Amino acid sequence: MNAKNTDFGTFAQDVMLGLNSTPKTLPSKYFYDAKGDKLFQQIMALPEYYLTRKEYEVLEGQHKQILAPILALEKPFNLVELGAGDGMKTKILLRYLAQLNVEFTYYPVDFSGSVLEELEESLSSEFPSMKVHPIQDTYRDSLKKQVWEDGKPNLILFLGANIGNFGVDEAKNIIDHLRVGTKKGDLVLIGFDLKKDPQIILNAYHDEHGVTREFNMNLLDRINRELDADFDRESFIHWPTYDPVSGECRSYLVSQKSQEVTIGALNQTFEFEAFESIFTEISKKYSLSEISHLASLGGFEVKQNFMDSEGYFSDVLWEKQ
Ligand code: AVJ
Repeated sequence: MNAKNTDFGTFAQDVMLGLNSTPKTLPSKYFYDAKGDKLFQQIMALPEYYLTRKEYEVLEGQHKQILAPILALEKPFNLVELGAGDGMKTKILLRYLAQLNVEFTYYPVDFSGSVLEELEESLSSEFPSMKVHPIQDTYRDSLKKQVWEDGKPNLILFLGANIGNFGVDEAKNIIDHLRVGTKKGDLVLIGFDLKKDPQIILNAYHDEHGVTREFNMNLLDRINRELDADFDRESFIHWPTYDPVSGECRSYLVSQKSQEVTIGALNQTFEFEAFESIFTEISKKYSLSEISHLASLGGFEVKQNFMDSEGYFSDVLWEKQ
């Protein structure tokens, strides 16, 4: 991971800010170093983690309908993807577009440089003639810069329920960036995990093999490795919660005892009371009406909600008015 913003400076700063706050918190974007990327791949294959499978089902079954509006324009277009990751799901769309032989440029945006390099490599072997323009940046900064904007219609993908990692206000702020970063007629496809049986949601973040626990703990390991700290990972409990009203699934690391942790790079020792927690991640679940509300805040009209057969997940297609 060599993204500018994960260089020593900002990671250290964010850790310092988070652990000096009350209650303590750490930003979930730091889950994704090389080890975290691998753990997330394992999470996606877990029986409890339905999100990825459900979104696959949507894209595999309905990619023709999803792409119909952009194809109906019969013009070259830009396919922008915020948080491209390994591109596995996007390739369902890319294969169909390649087969139709339509003209477009793919702009994968990701925070992780190593992820982008791997993606570029796998795309050039499967689609040697595809125009690919990787952008290493955050969602918001890329939407501010819009390096893809050349007057052609844009289809902006924001898949994988990544928007769930933002609380309500931050999600609204992302939507506002989408509002500013798109022009009339541009299309946006966003993946939302939907509210459902709370037990099913909780299980997805509390798998029986403890992979999600490892994923959460990797934050502490990473602080130990990169910032010369002495977190004793075994003294923390992985504790996910789900609130059916707000739709917020939150993950915590709970200190089982009173202890001190020293972070060498910060020259600071942090005190943990017994059972004090660190809030590490939010994965918000949405209702369809909340989603429509977000669309209107961004100046978008909902064209269609593409859902899986059980109604667990929705990729929603919006058009800028
Ligand atoms: C990649 C943000 C969609 O919130 O479900 C998986 C990350 N965290 N298990 C999610 C995650 C714990 C995931 N997203």
